[in-house]
Amino acid sequence: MIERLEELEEEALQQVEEAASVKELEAVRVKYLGKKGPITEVLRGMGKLSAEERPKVGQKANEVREAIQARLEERTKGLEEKALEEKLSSESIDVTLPGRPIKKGARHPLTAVVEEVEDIFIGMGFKVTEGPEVETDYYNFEKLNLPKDHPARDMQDSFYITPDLLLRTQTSPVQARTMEKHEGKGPVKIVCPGKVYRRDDDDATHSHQFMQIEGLYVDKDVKMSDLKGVLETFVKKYFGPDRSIRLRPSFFPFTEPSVEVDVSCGLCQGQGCRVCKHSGWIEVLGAGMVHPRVLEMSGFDPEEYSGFAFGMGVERFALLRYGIDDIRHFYTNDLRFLEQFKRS
Ligand code: 2NL
Repeated sequence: MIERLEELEEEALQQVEEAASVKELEAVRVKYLGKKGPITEVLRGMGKLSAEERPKVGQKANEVREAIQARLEERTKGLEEKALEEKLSSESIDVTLPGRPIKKGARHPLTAVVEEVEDIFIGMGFKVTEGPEVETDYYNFEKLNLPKDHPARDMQDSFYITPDLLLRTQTSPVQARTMEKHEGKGPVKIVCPGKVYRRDDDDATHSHQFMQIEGLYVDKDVKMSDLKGVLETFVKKYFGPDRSIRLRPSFFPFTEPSVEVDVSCGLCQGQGCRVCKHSGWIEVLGAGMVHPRVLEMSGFDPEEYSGFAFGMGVERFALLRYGIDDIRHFYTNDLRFLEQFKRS
């Protein structure tokens, strides 16, 4: 039996050496040291031995088991370390390799203009306020002194969703909603940027979807001179300190008096050229003193409060800033156009 055990030891140790993985080692362990293995078998048969032989065989069996066990553990540890090393070296990162460049996008030119205009007005104490693009007829028209029979409310000119819901044609409803929230107490000093919609055939200067920024300042003693000062400051900040403004009388249903605001041409310094159509002036804004009825409808007492408002088309400001000749470039998403606005 001793001999049989020695044979088993040699056989098992050889298989331990030959095993190429932790899994194979485990199989060897089960085969030789498991409950159904040959060593257990030998121990079971010890009952038939003499009292003299029994402890010797028992001791030998334990020695063999321990020897196999020890070698198994050594080999398992070795194989595990080797596997870990291989994993680490195959997964290692060469930190000296140059990085892969990250594809950079660009701000849309209209977004850039909106943000720049916002910043200028924030600098004069205005807050930026936004609101829904789907509006009720009431907020889009009625509250702005455009009564039911007003020609601007023609179904042909706006995108109506239901008889009472439409895509807003201006951002003024945001201002009406904000005034209402103030419950008759000033000041309200906001700029409202956003997309607006009008039913128009798209061409170089028209788009059925475009962007507007409107401004509103309502408080006690707001005067026309305040409007002029704010707009002059804005124009000089946006176009440059050498530019000036001029106001011409105009008409909007929501302001009285109303004005059209021109900026002096930057290309010809007022001499007349292609950009200003030989007038020396470029029209950039509409504005006026908020109509008393508009103040009243949004909860402000026109005897106590007054205000000015203005509106500008963002595309026009972007066309002038970047020297672009067709508004459709802003909406066709041609990357060759958009990539030119990347900041380095
Ligand atoms: C233009 C002209 C304008 C306003 C917008 C306004 C808003 C309220 C009350 C009074 Cl809540 N007015 N907005 C006033 C004058 C002109 O826009 O040419 N926009 C592109």
